[in-house]
Amino acid sequence: MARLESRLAALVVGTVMSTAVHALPVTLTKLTGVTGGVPAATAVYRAELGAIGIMEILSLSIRDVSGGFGGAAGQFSGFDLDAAILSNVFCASAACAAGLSGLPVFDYLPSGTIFNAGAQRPPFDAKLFGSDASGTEVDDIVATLGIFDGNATTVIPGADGFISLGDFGQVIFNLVSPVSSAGLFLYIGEVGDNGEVAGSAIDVSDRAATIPEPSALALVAMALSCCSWMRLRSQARGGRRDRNRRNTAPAMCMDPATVLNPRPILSTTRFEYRATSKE
Ligand SMILES: [Ca+2]
Ligand SMILES: [Ca+2]
Repeated sequence: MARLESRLAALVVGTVMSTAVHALPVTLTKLTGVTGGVPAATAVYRAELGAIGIMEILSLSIRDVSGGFGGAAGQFSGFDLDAAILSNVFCASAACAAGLSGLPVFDYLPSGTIFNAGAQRPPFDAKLFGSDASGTEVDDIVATLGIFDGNATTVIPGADGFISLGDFGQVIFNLVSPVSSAGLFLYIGEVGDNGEVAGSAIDVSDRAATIPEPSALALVAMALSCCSWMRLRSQARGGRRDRNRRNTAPAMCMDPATVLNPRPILSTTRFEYRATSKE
C-alpha cells in the first residue's frame, strides 16, 4: 500500500511540476516617465528576455504577491495591470513603450488568458475591476491589455483600461504561437505607479500554461484518503489478515493509472492531464 501511495504522490507532484519546471522569473527595469489614459499614471517596466535561458516563449504569468498591500480596496485590490506586450524594440521611456504595436502573439480574450482572481479588501464588490460578469475571466473590452491606456482612478465612471488582479491574484497569457526570446523585450504597465510590480512575481515559460483538471485532482485526493483509511484499519487490526474484507476495499483504491485515466506522453512513462481549454 505504501508503494501505491508513493505512486499517487508522485503523480500529484508530476502534475504540478509539468506546468512549473520551465518557468523562469524575469528581472524588470522601470522606464522613465509614466503613460496611460486620463489621468495618466501607468508605470512601465521592461524585461529583456534574450538572456534568461529560454529559447522560445509560449506563456507568461503575472502574480500579485504583495501581501495584501497592492492597489486600493474592493474591486481595485491587488496589482492593477494596464498592458503586457512583447516587442523587439528597445524602449527607455514609458511614452516609447506606449507607442509600440507589440508582436501579434497575444490573445487577451478568455481563450488566451487564465485569470485567477485574488482576494478583495473591504468594502467588497461583486467582482474585481476589469474582469467579466462572472469575475473569473478577463474582460478585455475594459482592460485593453494590449494598450497602455489605463485611467488611474478608482472613481466610477472614470476607471478604465486595466484589470485589478486582487490580493495574490494572477493572470496568465498563453501566446498564440511561440516567439523567439532573442532580442525580445517584455513591457508591463502598472496603473497608479504605486509599487505593485515590486510586489509581484512575473514569469515566462516555454510551455503553455494549463489548469489541472479539478475532477482528476479530486480523484487523486480521494484515492490518497482511501489508502490512508485502509492503512489505519490495517494497523488497528494488529496486522491480522482479513482476506474477505480486503477484497471489499472501495473501488477508488485501485492503480492510479486506472483511477486517473492519464494520457501517456509518447515513449515516456510520464502522465499528462488534459486541461480545460480555458487557456
Ligand atoms: Ca489597458
Ligand atoms: Ca496600482
